[in-house]
Amino acid sequence: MALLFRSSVDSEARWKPQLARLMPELEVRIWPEIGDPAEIDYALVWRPEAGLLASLSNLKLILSLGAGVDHILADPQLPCGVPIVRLVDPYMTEAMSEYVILQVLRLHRQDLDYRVHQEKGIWLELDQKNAAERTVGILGFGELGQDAGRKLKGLGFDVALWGRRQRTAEALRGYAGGAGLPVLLDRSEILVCLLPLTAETEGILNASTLAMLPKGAALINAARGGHLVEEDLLAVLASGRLSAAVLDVFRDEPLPVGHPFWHHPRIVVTPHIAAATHPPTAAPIILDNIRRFEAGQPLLNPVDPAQGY
Ligand code: NDP
Ligand code: OXD
Repeated sequence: MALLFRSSVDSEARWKPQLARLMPELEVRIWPEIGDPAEIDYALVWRPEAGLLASLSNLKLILSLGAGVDHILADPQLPCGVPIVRLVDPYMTEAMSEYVILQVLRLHRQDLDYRVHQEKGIWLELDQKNAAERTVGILGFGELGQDAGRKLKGLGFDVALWGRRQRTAEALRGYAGGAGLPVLLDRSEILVCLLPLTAETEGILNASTLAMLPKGAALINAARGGHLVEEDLLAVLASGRLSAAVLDVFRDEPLPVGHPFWHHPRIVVTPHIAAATHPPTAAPIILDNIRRFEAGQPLLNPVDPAQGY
């Protein structure tokens, strides 16, 4: 049994020992030293080169090194019929919720303003609401959205979520589809994007949707850079319609030197670290799926390529 490991951002040194310890019979081949491509059974990848997966003629299963699979589905030569699974790891889910809570509290408690005041030596008390008086909307009612929603609700925030299908989970308020989106936006003083990037969600954070938020609202995008129309964000910030944005993901990563987001006073930039893949907890989950495949059992977290997530 052979597995190809290819990540454009992660080092194999973090993965190989974990995989070898848990499944010694699995031969791990690190791109580009892959040997005979026909011998590869499994591919564990993050942003594989276009055509790489198609070159593996006996590939049985594609495993994403992340929760998102847009980096795999973007390959125009993606082999059809090879199942794809994504990574759902409670460790990452908790990390994402920590990030979302940190940023929601930062915006809720007007931390950007107090930073500026400190730099200028200004002692000024701003009006402050409690969490129960602050509406937070989460785009995405999935693994990440639900955990963050539950925890924000636990802090007292007035939370609602949005998904494709109508859902209810643990008393989280939910809106769905095209009809539900304007309702969620209209009530979200802080909007958090935790959607997968698909043909339908590409550019969803744009001039028209951002204009539906209450005046002075703030945005957190921890999903994908492709969700945001960057020029539209700059325009709504300039107009004062939006008060701030926290961005963890970008159309071009790393965010290019000189990009206007770097030094924008109302934008917080983090380098795609909201929920990094964690080999000690992720490797057992990944290998569980390989064992399931070998045993002919249902896979965990299968992806529907037609749906895009
Ligand atoms: P899930 O698949 O569990 O959830 C996706 C949610 O998005 C579902 O609720 C789904 O609706 C909803 N959705 C999908 N398409 C649409 C649409 N067209 N309209 C409305 N709702 C839609 O994904 P996760 O929560 O696990 O992850 C979400 C994303 O977070 C990942 O795809 C990835 O891009 C990003 N991410 C970012 C990280 C970072 O470090 N910055 C780390 C990990 C993930 P429904 O419930 O109806 O299916
Ligand atoms: C992911 C990510 O999709 O880290 O897991 O962005």
